[in-house]
Amino acid sequence: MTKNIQEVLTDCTLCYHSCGTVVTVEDGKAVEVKGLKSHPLNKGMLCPKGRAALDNTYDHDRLKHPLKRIKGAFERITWDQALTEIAEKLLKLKEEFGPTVLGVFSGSIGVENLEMAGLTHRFEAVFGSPNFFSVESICYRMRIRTRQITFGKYPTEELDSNLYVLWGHNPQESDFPLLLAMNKNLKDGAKLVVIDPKKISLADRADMYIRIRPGTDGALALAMIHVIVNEKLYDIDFINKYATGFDRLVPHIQKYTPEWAETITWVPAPDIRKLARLFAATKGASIYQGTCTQDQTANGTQNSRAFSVLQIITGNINNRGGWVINPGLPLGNVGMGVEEKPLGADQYPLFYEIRGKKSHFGVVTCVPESIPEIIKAFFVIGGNPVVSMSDSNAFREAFKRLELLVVHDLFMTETGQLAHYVLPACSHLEKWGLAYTYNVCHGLPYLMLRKKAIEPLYESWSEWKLLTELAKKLGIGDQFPWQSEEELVAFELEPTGITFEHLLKERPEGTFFKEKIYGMREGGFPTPSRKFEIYSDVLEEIGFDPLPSYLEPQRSPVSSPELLKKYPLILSTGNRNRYYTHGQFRRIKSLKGKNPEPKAELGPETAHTYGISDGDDIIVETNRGSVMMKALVTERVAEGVILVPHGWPKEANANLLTDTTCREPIMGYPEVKALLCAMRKA
Ligand SMILES: Nc1nc2c(c(=O)[nH]1)N[C@H]1C(S)=C(S)[C@@H](COP(=O)(O)OP(=O)(O)OC[C@H]3O[C@@H](n4cnc5c(=O)[nH]c(N)nc54)[C@H](O)[C@@H]3O)O[C@H]1N2
Ligand SMILES: Nc1nc2c(c(=O)[nH]1)N[C@H]1C(S)=C(S)[C@@H](COP(=O)(O)OP(=O)(O)OC[C@H]3O[C@@H](n4cnc5c(=O)[nH]c(N)nc54)[C@H](O)[C@@H]3O)O[C@H]1N2
Ligand code: SF4
Ligand SMILES: [Mo]
Repeated sequence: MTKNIQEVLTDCTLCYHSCGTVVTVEDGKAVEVKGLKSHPLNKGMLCPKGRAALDNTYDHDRLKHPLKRIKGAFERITWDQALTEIAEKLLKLKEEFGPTVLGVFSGSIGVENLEMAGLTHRFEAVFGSPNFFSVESICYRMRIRTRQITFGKYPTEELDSNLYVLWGHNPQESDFPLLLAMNKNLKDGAKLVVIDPKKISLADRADMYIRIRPGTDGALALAMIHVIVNEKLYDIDFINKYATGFDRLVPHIQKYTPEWAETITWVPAPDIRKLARLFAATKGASIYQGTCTQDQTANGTQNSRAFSVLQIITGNINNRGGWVINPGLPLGNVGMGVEEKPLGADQYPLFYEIRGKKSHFGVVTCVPESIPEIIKAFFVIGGNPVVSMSDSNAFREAFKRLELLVVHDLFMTETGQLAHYVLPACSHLEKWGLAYTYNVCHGLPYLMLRKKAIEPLYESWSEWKLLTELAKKLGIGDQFPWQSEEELVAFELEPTGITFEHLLKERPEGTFFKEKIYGMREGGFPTPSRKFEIYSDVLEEIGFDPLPSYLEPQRSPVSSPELLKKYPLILSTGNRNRYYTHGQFRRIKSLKGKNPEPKAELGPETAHTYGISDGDDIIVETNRGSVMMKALVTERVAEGVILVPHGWPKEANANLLTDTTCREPIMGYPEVKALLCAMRKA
C-alpha cells in the first residue's frame, strides 16, 4: 500500500522565535522536521531544540489523559469528570468570595502562542477576575512599557545592524535568528561590543569586550551618556527635531562621570570613553538589550530608559540598523480585560497603565502573598511557575494553600505535582494557530499559519477546546463563540485583510504583512509632546526620576555590607542554554546528552579561594535557600561572580535562591541577575 506523505509548512514553538519548519507527515505521523528555507528568520536552519521537536511531541512521558490528585496520588479520570468538578468548585468559590478568587497564569509559551494567551486572558475576564498573569511580569514587558513611555510606540533592535552592542544578551544560546544574521553581518564588517560579566564566545570576535559587575549596567549607560553629551558627540539636528528634554538631561548627567561609573561597574573609565565614542560614531548602531537580563535587576526600568536615551541622542531611531518602530498589525482581539485592577496594579502602576492606556496583566511576584486571602483558585496553562518564578519555595507553599490548582501541560511538571487536576495539552503540531513573528524577533513583520500537522495524541486537548468546554460548564459558553480552532484563527486574522484560506493555500510559507518604513514620519509620535521624551512626565507623576538614574541592586557589596559577610559572592541566575528552553526538554536524550548537568560557572581565582576545582559538586546558598550544581571553572567569568542556570529540577532549581520580595521598584520585577550568595564544596 502506498503511504500518504505530506509536507506541512509550519513554525517551531520550542521557544518564542517561531522559526519556519517543514514537517513530513507519513500516514498521520510526523516523521521528520527540517528548517524552512524561505522563512526570513531561520532561512532553512534549525537550532538543536528545533531539530528535536518530534522527540518532544512523541515523548513517552506525554500526559495521556486527565488526572486527579486523590490522597496524594494521581488517578485517571475522564475529561467530562474533570471539567464538571473544576466548574463546580469554581462556581462555589465565586459565589462565596467573588470572581477575583481566580488567578490564571500562562508561561513563556503563551507569549508566542496568541491563542493560548488570548483565550486564557478571555477566560479569566469572562469569569470576572482581573488576575491574569503571564511571564511578562518578569520578562520583556518592562522594556516594551519603558520604550512606549519614551517613544509612544515600541521600537525594536533589528536583525541587521552596523554595530551590535550585546548588552547582557547571548544570541549563541538564546537568539538563534539573531546569531544567523550576526554571523553574516560580522563577516561583512559590522562591529560588535559585548557587555557581560562573562566573556561569551561571541566576545572573541568583538571590537570591545566590557566586563561588568552584574546589576550595574545603568551606571555604565549613564556614564556613556555623560561622555557623549560633554564631548558633543550627539546628533543635535535629530535631537532638536524629534526629542524633548535634552536641555534637562545635560545638567542631570554631569555627576555620572566615567570615573564614578568605574568604581560601581568595574569597567575602567578609559574603556567607557572609548565605548561611548564608538557608539556615537556609528550610524545604524543598536543596543541589543538582554531579553530579560536588565528587566530582572533593581534598576531595570531606568536601564531601559538610559538605553533609549542613548539611541535617541545618537540619532539611531528608525534608521537601518538602529531601533525601528515597526508597522502595527491589528489582530482580532481574543483577550479581554475587566474594569477592576489586577494584583500589583496599585503598587506598580506603570506596568498596568500608561497615559490611560491599560494593559491587563497582574504582577506575578505578588501572587504568593495573595494566596489564600485574595486568590484561592489558580490555573496554569503552559507554564511551570514552581520552577520558573522567583522564590520557588514561596510559590510552592502558596500553591499548597490553594483550594483549586489546575495545570494544563504536555508533561507532568513540579507545578503539576501540586495540582488538584492535571490536564493533557496538545503540542504545537496538534493544533491550529497564528505564528506572529514580531516584537521579540527583531521586528520582522511576518505572519504564518501554525498548522495542525497531526491529530492530537492520546486524550490531549488544545487550549481552545479546554477553555471552550469549561466555559460551557460554567454557563459562559456564549463568550467562546468559535466553533473550531480554524474559526478562531480566522477571527484573529479578520482585521488584517489576510484570510485563513490565503495563508493556507497561497502562502503556506508565510508572508510579510507590511513593509518596514525607515526614516522619521510627519506629524510626530504618539506622546503628549509628539516627540521622543528624554524627560518623562509619566515617571515623574508616579514619583520616579523623570531622567535616567541609577539604583544599586538591593543585595550587593555596596548596598548590603552586612549580608556580604555571610554571602560574599555576586550571583546572577538564568543564563540561557541552547539545548533547553527554561525547564523543558531535559527528557530528550539528544539534548540532555549535550548538557547533562546543571553547571554553576565561576572564575579560577574564585574557585581557588573556596578550594573548588572544575567538575566538583558545589552548594550555592543565599538567604532564601540553596542549590547543588557542578562547578564549571572558567576564565570567561568575572572573579567574584557566580552564574547559575535556571530551569533545572528539584535541588538544582535556581529559583530556590531567588526572592519574590526583592523587586525592581517601578514595575515589580524580581531581581534575579544580581544577588549575593555563598558557595562551598558539597
Ligand atoms: N535556548 C534558549 N533560548 C531562549 C530561552 C531558553 O530558555 N533557552 N529563553 C527565552 C526567553 S523567555 C528569554 S527572556 C530570553 C533571555 O535572553 P537574555 O535575557 O538575553 O539571556 P541570555 O541570552 O542568556 O544572555 C544573558 C547574558 O547576560 C549576562 N549577564 C548576567 N547578568 C548580567 C548583568 O547584570 N549585566 C549584564 N550586562 N549581563 C549580565 C550573562 O552572562 C549572559 O551572557 O531567551 C529566550 N531564548
Ligand atoms: N532564576 C531565573 N528564573 C527565571 C529566569 C531567569 O533568567 N532566572 N527567566 C525567566 C523567564 S525570562 C521566563 S520567560 C520564565 C519562563 O517560565 P515558564 O514559561 O513557566 O517556563 P517553562 O519551563 O518554559 O514552562 C512552559 C511549560 O509549558 C508547557 N507547554 C509547552 N507547550 C505547550 C502548549 O502548547 N500548551 C500547554 N498547555 N503547555 C505547553 C511545557 O511542557 C512547560 O512545562 O522563566 C523565568 N525564570
Ligand atoms: S530558535 Fe530553535 S527552538 Fe526556537 S523557534 Fe527556532 S528552531 Fe525552534
Ligand atoms: Mo522570558
